[in-house]
Amino acid sequence: MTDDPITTGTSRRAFLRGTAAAGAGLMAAATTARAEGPDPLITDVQPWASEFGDPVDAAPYGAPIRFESHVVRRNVEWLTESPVSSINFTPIHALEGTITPQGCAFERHHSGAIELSKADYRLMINGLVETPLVFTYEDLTRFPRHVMTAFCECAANGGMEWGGAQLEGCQFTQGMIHNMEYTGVLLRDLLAEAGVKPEGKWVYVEGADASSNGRSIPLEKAMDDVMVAFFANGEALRKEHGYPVRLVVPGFEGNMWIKWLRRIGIYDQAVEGREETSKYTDMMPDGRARKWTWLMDAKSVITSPSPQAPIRHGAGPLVITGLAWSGHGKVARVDVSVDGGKTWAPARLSGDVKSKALTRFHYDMNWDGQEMFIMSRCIDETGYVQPTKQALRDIRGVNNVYHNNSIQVWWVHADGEVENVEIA
Ligand SMILES: Nc1nc2c(c(=O)[nH]1)N[C@H]1C(S)=C(S)[C@@H](COP(=O)(O)O)O[C@H]1N2
Ligand SMILES: [Mo]
Repeated sequence: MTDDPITTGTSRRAFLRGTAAAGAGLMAAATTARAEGPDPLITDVQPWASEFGDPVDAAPYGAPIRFESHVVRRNVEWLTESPVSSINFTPIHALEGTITPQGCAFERHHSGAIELSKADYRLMINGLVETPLVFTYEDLTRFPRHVMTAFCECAANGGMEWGGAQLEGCQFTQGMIHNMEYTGVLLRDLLAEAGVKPEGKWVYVEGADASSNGRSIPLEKAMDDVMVAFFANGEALRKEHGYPVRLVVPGFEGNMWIKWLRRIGIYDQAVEGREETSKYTDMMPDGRARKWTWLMDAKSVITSPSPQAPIRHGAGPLVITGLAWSGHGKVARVDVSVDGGKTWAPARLSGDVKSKALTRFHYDMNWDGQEMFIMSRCIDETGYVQPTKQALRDIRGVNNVYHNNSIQVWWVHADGEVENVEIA
């Protein structure tokens, strides 16, 4: 199951063979990367070198080149009854680094994505405050601005996998997540402007869409790092992510990240919105429920190789890569196992490790071409270790939907194809 056109059309393999031998040094010895006779991609003048390319104004706002058209959000049609109250998945198997482009970042709407202009935008703060306030979009831009990167993970991410390995691809098993660099103002600065009364303990937030998606956030969190954001990855939020203003609640489950934010109400207790929800609780096997499980525990997944990103180059040097994150802070370490969990070795954490944001890891190995069971486990700065699926089931049972942060196992076959499996 793959949708990557890398081996179709051009003779990219031949190109790699022809060039890699020269500079690869250490690696070259173990690969098949060496010249095998004349390669027209090296010896012949190609069409793209014989004529002009596109003029600068061909696309005032650019889209990915057509060769990357498979890197898109996808949904699982049987999952929800209606596409306006539904979810789709980030193609994490095909992305690198840590930032999720808005155009392929998963979407979750309870009543569809609405079109709300900056001119029509209003944000009200009321409830237990000294001065109830209404802000226009312009008003918000006059508060001190901050920049932060944070992951947003739906609490249902991995939910379909509780009972057993089900979906072929990390896009579907772990793709209800995105990670963006936001610019906006701190919620605490807006709350200070209104003046929270001493009785105020909970911050109720709701959106302008029909569902409103009303949720309550503890005041301590609201006064800590919650952002009222209007830019993501350097540009205005996209409509589907809450244009013109959304809430960013680092480390907390996605459903509290209110899009098209319209009201902030201060109360002495937690209240919920129009959309009746049990999102704050997870059912336990004995019928009791875990309450207030909004903090996202440490998790990781190998994004490549994975079912949608099989190994195409045969034995030899292999780069295993993936993502790790924790709602409790920074990722401290990621271990990788290629023998089904018998032995583990630390992966490299590439780039900056940011708190409550995605961290990229790489694990460089020499693959002998035999089948292997590969998995990753995240350890965060609190010392918490990502559990196996069985360990999680032992505690929470199988009737769960939310907060499956267990270890993902991929079965890599000798031909390079990869399958979603569980091992006992
Ligand atoms: N107003 C509003 N905010 C919302 C929702 C919604 O339906 N309406 N869905 C929530 C849920 S459940 C999630 S997981 C995140 C998803 O954000 P995204 O669509 O940017 O991925 O938005 C949250 N904020
Ligand atoms: Mo969600």
